[in-house]
Amino acid sequence: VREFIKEYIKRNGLLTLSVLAVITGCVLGFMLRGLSLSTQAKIYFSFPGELLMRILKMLILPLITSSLMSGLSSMESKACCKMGVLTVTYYLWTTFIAVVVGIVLVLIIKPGYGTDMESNRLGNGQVMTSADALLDLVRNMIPSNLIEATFQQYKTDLIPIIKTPLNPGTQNFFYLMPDDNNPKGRTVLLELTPAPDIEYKTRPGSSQQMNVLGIVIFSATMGLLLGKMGERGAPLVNVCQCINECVMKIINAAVWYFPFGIIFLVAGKILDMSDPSTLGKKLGWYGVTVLAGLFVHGLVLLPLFYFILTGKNPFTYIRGLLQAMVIALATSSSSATLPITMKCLLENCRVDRQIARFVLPVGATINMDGTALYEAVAAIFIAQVNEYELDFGQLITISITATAASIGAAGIPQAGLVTMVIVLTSVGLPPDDITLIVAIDWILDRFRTMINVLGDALAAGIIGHLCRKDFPPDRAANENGGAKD
Ligand code: DAS
Repeated sequence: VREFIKEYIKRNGLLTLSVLAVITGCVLGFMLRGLSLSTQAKIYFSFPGELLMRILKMLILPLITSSLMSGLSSMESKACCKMGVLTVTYYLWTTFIAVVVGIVLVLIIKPGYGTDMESNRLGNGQVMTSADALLDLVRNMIPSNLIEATFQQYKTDLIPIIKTPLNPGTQNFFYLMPDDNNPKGRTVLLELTPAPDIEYKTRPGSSQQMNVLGIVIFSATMGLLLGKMGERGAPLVNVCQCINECVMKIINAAVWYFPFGIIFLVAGKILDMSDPSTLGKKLGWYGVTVLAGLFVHGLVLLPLFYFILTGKNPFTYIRGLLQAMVIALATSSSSATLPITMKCLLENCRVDRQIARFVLPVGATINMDGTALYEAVAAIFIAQVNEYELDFGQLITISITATAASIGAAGIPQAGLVTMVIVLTSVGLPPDDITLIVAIDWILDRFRTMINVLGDALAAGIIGHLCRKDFPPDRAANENGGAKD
């Protein structure tokens, strides 16, 4: 019995503790809601959860840069090119399929029809066009100042401000604001406030994720160049490999704090959420549509693709990812989950280190199947609430802009809500109708983040299998201490 318990704790101890922590956090959060804690008390209570998020965020940058530079620099260029093309093609294809799944489901379920929700059929005021937003998406992929982009990591810019003259004479703003910029220290999703006298620059999606994408592009380019430099590049490659090893050791040490942080992170979010009873009764059907789409895509289609492309049991592979999926559920941040996803891939799923080091960081920045599906569903739901019939051309526009918007979405909480402005404006919908779906976005975000992480991790298994001839197991095994395909 002692041996069994030891083995169980070794293999499943952290996962069990994390699942229990999410459940405890939910129970604690709902219990404390009745006490109507003060804002200050909520901030103190959520502090251990905030520490968890900061530990994870702290590891993202060194992990991404060291993984990509050390991984790509030690690859043969032919193998690297094949892996790169396969990875990006796979990501774009699965994201587009996720959007199609969402569109089909929302057109079948029709959650927005006959809704009792008052839509904001206010003038659209001055909003940026989707063309501006798409340009912004691309523009931010190449940060003009890499150091600033690196250190701006989480100083997320003010995200879209939509000017909506709520009542003539007093120009009110409706804007979204992330934690860091909010004096109260909490996520303020919506705030209507007398017009500040400064002119904000509306730049949707100009969030740290865009800069991380720039860092991914820079690190991948550096890795490829270092590979070509041969011996001359070796010192920097060794430095990157050492940093990568150190980051993985820090992760192994930090993970035992996670269950404790998860309790307060989840409970703190529940303390903050709006009263469930105030939700429009149709909002529930909207949530069901999103969750059904995420289930179909994440737990049916993606495993099916994995089985077809590798011939292996996808659920054995997914079993090894459960820890990362629980962290994604708790943090609703795929970027923050990246260190744990990397650990699961290398230790549980035995994915080749070279593959994991490239596919994961790229996936965490550009591959968000859950977000793409959600944005397509939300846009069509808002159209239904507005009794606005979308034609086939507009559905195609939504599928393209939802795919593009998910590429630009940040790997931070509720980022998909932000880039959705692009999707809404692309078909002439009032962007401030985002207010219709904000109330339950905090919980849908957790599930779509889970599917984002799952999609990246399954991709690593598929790409690793398809490129296995380029990374022979013996070399992989030697390098990774036993990792196979
Ligand atoms: N929370 C985002 C992520 O981390 C997803 C989203 O907001 O849509 O992947």
